[in-house]
Amino acid sequence: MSKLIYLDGELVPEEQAKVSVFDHGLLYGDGVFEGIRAYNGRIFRLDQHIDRLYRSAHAIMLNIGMTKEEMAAAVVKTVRANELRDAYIRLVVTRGVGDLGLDPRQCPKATVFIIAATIKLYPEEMCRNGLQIITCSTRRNMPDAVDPALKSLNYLNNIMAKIETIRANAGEGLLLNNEGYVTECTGDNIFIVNGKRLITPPVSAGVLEGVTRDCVMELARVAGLEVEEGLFRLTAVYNAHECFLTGTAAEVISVTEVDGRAIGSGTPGPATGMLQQRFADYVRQEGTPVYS
Ligand code: PXG
Repeated sequence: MSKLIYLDGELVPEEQAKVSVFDHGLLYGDGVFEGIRAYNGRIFRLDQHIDRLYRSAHAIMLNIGMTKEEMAAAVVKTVRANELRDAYIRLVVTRGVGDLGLDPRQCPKATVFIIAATIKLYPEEMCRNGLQIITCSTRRNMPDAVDPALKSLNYLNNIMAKIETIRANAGEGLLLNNEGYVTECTGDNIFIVNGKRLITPPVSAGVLEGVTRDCVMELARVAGLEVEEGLFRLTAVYNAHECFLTGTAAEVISVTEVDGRAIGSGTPGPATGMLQQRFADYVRQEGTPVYS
């Protein structure tokens, strides 16, 4: 069945959902985006995703031309039009159509599109047994150049790391910053666990402030774990009791091996399992209803 795509205020069949070759999102990666999930007819943390989208847009001086409320309504409308209950939603705002120069003033109006599709999940076996990941030689973008906290259409840094990950036949690729501190994976945040203590790199290390990361930190605190944002190096990962990743696609997924080193027992640990369960329960209850 052909999908209905939201494009600049209208729902159009996917065959007609086309953007110009002069769109600066394509010519320069000049734009911002979000990846959002819906579970059981509810959009997970929609407001948080929209807030992050508008923060990213503000930082690059991109006027979206819609209020946050209008954007939220457009997302709901797109999911509903496609009759989805479980969905992966891609929300993209580009600088819009301009000429061949960089000058964003030549782009009078942002392009906004929303795709509601289904998500490609990690294979069941990886969810159960955990991921084997590698550290990539590609370093995370420096926050004082292109800040990873900005979810921009410039994802080449992540793509380069993804290519290394694929070539190594690994489940994910971990990126360090220029000082050698652990940042995040190509599409997921990272946590290490020692006893009752969870540690994840701070946003200032050069990471995206993940919506799943935030949620898992809340759930962990409720469960009586200590949660800290702090810098750490690879040695701390290799010697952690447990390690896991969080992300819209991955949810909470265990990491059982990093660069050939077994993490803890080399099998998914108890804190990770507990948080996986709490997250799964939580997403089914919480969220903006699509059908009411
Ligand atoms: N870091 C980076 C670089 C990301 O791209 C995350 C962390 C996790 O953030 P959220 O807000 O999702 O918890 C992301 C998000 C995919 C896919 O298909 C990847 C993401 C989101 C949705 C789908 O690989 N990455």
